[in-house]
This record gives sequence, C-alpha cells and structure tokens, in this order.
Amino acid sequence: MLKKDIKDILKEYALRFNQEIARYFTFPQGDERRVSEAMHYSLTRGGKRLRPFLVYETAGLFGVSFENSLNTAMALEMLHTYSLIHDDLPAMDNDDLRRGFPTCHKQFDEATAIIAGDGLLTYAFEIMSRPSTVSNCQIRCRLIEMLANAAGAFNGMVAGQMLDLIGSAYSIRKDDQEDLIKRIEEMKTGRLLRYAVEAGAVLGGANEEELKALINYSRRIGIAFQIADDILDVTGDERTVGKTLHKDENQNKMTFVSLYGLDTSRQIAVDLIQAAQADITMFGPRAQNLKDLASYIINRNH
Ligand code: GRG
Repeated sequence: MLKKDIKDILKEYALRFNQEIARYFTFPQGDERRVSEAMHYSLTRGGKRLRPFLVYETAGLFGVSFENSLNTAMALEMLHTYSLIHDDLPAMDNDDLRRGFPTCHKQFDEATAIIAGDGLLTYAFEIMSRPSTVSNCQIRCRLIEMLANAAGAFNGMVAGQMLDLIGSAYSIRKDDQEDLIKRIEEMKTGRLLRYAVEAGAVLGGANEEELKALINYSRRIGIAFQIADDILDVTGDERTVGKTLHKDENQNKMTFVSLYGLDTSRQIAVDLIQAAQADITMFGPRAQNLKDLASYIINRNH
C-alpha cells in the first residue's frame, strides 16, 4: 500500500480536530457574546494544528486515543491562538493578516482582541482542569503546571516574547548573538512545541528514558521550526504563508537568517531535524509520523 504523505495525515487530523471545536463553545445571549465570537473566530480561521497533532501523535505512541488526548490538544491550541492574537496587536507586531484572514483586532477591534486572547488563555486552563482531561488528579495537576510553566513569564513563551520585543541582540558581541537568539526562540516558540510532546508523553505514562528522548526531539524541532519560520519570512509567498512577510528585515530583527544567511540557516535546520529523528528511534515504526513531521516542519511553505 502507498504510504500516506505526512501533509495529508496532518490535514486529516486537523479536519477531525476542527470538527470538535464547536463542542467547546457556548455563545451567551447578551452582549458579552462578542468575546466568545472573537475567540471562536481566531480559533477557526486556519491554522495547521501542529501542536495538537504533536500531542496526539506522542500520546498515541503509548496507545492513548484521539478522544483522550483531545482536551489537552484543544487547550494548547487555544493558548497558542491567544499568543497569536496578542502578537498581532498594534502594540506588538501590528499585523493585519493571520492565517490568511484579518487578524482579530482588524475583524473586531483592539479591546475585543485583547480580551479574546485573555478568554482563550483562561479557557485553556479551565479545560485542562476538567476531570475528563485525565481522571488521575496528580497527572492532571502536573500537566497544568507544565502548561503554565511553558507559557509563562519566567522561562516560557511570555519571557521569550519580552526578550524578542526588547530586541537586544544587536547590542551584544556576535559570539553571544546565537545564544541569545536560541534563548528567545526556545522560549517564544519552542516551549509550546515542547509542551505538546511532553504532555503527550505524560498522558501516555512515558518512563524517564522515553520522556528524555521525546524532550530532546521536541527541543530540536522547536529551533528548526523557528529557523524555518525565519526563512519563510524572507523567501515565502505572502498568500501561501497567510501573514505579512519580510517583517524581520523591516523591523531589523536579529534571526538565524540575518546572522548566518539562508544557506547556513537551512543546513542548521536540516542537521537539527536529523538529530531529532535519531532521538526517537527507540519507538521504532510507531514514531514514523513524528519523524516525518520533523521533516515537514522545515519543508513547509506556510
Ligand atoms: C503575545 C505572550 C505573547 C506571545 C507571542 C507565539 C508568539 C509569542 C508570537 C508569534 C510570532 C511568531 C510568528 C513566531 C514564529 C513561530 C510561530 C509561533 C509561528 C506560528 O505558528 P504556526 O506556524 O501557526 O504553527 P498556525 O497558524 O499554523 O497555528
């Protein structure tokens, strides 16, 4: 039988995932309905669903079903979507286009977009705290703490965003620039990708050795993902990527591409992906989708 392409496997998962979103929404009758609509708008306009897929595939290594990984996957996608809404705001990246559609503040208004982000962030934790996410309280608390840590201000996504906004990479020695860029990218983009894999492993009851291997895999794909994003910013097609491009260059942002150029950056990403694939050989053919996804991450066009 012909092997299915990872792009199609991801699309099929995204379709299934998208069909479940309605179950997570209620739209109040009063004027407050507007914020639910804005949350729903941003969650349902496009999105590759990479993070949910990573949760599903990693948990699947240990026999966890789609249904039993769905709450964790959904909460993570909501949290990711909040970060995109806030990142697009005029005070941050000031973007009009996200996932090929008007950004939340363009479709609604700025204040609504801010609280839609807040709403998605809060709802993510409500979903995680539900007994249906995982019946074992200890595992549930562990997953919630891990998510707060990955998204948070000390060593997580919010910290990465702060560093990125300060944009201090230009003011330091060249030798230290790569370290700083890696730190920003590991926190800003990497921590949620890592959470996806780690949460899947915890849901599946992975042992220490398995968890370590999966964390290594996720850290490497996290950096490669960001490098691919930086490359797309320079070489991509705006209609396909679905967001404004050349922003890094226009904002004079320090990235792997500005530091090393396109070819070396591509090579660094390829090496990372090969190492990530080697990290998970212990899982044998069951991890084929995770291996293929790693390659897809650097070969994607959006
Ligand atoms: C506002 C606290 C706060 C954080 C924002 C995630 C983030 C931090 C900013 C987004 C800026 C950005 C474009 C980062 C590059 C990596 C990234 C997260 C890309 C978007 O993820 P994809 O490609 O997007 O998985 P889809 O739309 O497919 O979900």
